[in-house]
Amino acid sequence: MNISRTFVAGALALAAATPVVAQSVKRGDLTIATAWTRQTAPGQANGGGFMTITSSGGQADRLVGGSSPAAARVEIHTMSMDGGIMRMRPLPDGLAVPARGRLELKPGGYHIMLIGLKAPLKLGTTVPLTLRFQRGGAVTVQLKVEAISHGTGAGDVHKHH
Ligand SMILES: [Cu+2]
Repeated sequence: MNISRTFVAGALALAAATPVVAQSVKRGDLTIATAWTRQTAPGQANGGGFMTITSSGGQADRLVGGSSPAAARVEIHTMSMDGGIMRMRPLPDGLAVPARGRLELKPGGYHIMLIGLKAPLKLGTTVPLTLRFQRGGAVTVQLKVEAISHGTGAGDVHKHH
């Protein structure tokens, strides 16, 4: 499980420490920080979306879906080992955002899947993504398009240079 509880103050400090280009969106109890995706090759059908979702609310919320003008549809995926092979599968019921906790979407774990990309995702651009939360409603973030190697280093999930 990639859900971990943390103090909101810590998450806010992390968001404040990232460069201006890193997107952080606050809507109600929810803060979505460091939203990014990877550049894709021409013809590549799908792309991933990664971010940290923090809740300062006393009640749990749930990420239940999303949409993007860049893709035919948006799914919430999990990744797990299946007979030695990494497989992803959609989570039709979405993912919980714990009360005063954090939901982490990152390579190799939970992620957003942009299915049916309408054009390749270009390095240095941003991709709008609207997330749908059970309690918090719709929140639009901008995924920063990073290099293919981004986020693959050990423990390097949130480093932006
Ligand atoms: Cu996926």
